[in-house]
Amino acid sequence: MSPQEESDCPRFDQAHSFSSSDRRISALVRHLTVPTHASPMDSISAAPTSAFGTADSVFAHVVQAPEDPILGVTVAYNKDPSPNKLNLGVGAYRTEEGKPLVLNVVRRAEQQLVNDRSRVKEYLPIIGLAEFNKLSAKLIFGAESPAILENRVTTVQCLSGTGSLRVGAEFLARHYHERTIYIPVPTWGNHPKVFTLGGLSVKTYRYYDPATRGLNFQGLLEDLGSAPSGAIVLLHACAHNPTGVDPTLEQWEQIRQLMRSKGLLPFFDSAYQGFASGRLDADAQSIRMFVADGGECLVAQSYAKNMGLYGERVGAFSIVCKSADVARRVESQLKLVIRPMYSNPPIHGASIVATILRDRDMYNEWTVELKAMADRIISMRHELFDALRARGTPGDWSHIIKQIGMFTFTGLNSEQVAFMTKEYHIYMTSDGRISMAGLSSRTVPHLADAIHAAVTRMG
Ligand code: PGU
Repeated sequence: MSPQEESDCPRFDQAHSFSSSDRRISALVRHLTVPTHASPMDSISAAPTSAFGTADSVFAHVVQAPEDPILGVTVAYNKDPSPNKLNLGVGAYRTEEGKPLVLNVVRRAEQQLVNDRSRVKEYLPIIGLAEFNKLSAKLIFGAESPAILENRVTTVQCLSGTGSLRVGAEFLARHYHERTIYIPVPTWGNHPKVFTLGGLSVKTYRYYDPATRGLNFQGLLEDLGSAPSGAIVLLHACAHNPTGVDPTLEQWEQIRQLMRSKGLLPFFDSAYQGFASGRLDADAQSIRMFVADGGECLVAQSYAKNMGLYGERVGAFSIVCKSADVARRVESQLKLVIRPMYSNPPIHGASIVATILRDRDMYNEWTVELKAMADRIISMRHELFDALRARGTPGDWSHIIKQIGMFTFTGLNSEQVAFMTKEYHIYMTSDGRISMAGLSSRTVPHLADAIHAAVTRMG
């Protein structure tokens, strides 16, 4: 590889290798570099003569890939015939009856859309539905945000949170001088893959302290303090996944001061606005602190959880810039990232969101339904905590009620998780994360029995 190719190739920090992505990238680099070394004759003589007319597939060398660490949990769950099985893997809201929930306000918006015969299925612009983008920016930055009023924000509709992160990564890889992004340990398992394949180099900062089951604030400040000036920092806006541990507002303020003093670039992942506290504005506080200081930042927004639009893939990616002029040029370049990736985003989910956000009555109905989801999750925390206490399960389980958002990071190890899956048909990620939204009053005793058995027998 030439030095140029090498510098174009995304890398992981050596200390934290993510081998499957690494392999995929080196395969990609090999693939891309072959034509420069091979003459047309080489490719003819190198063609396998037995490629046609034999039983061998040209893909015979392809190895079986492992299941995704999160979505693969659902694959395993679906195969289990047990009537008592419980899926606490994926972060997806379930009702008290254990069923997926379509919000009433979403049903209403969809009905309205279907009834409107003037609606057509034309392509959206490359950056999506203009009204959706405007309303999404207002939702996350606040209606009175000076950055919006001064037209310093560019917002583009993307494919949910994941697509927003990916578009952001590719934009940064092309247009930002520092290609290193720092992500917390631990973090959502897809982050390192999205950023690496988006062209960034991933490093980590300390975040969670297993001993206290809380924030390793000192470690976080030290690691960000020694990051190179200009480095990108991925921050979970609220309801950190998987730990459920968020900085306090005072700690956010210290993080902000440190990052601004070092010129570190904040990239917020907001996948749970409204799910942490049940209040949309409160859950956007961290982001708004960074916007209020006049500095620049990036935000990936998802409507998967807070509007229950998981499979509709609705999200928005925003960049807050210093001036309207820069924001305009940035937007023109975002279009060049998106166009060859998927051309333009789908219309239906964004229309649902715009219908709800533009209408005061529907917006209010949404906030009530959102609060009900957040409250049910919080009550599940209390029920599980009480059930473990009632069983006298060894250990301090107060983190279950202290942690925030959709997940509890239980502290159970992978052997204990495997035991609970085998003996109790309870499915969760191997890091001991459980989706509290998948629990109900009916299933809490089963989970508490399983945790009790895992801790006492596999302790
Ligand atoms: N960012 C964070 C922090 C997330 O937790 C998730 C979803 C996303 C982004 C992406 O969400 P979108 O659906 O693309 O909007 N995490 C869930 C859902 C399953 C998954 O891994 O995609 C989870 O269970 O962790």
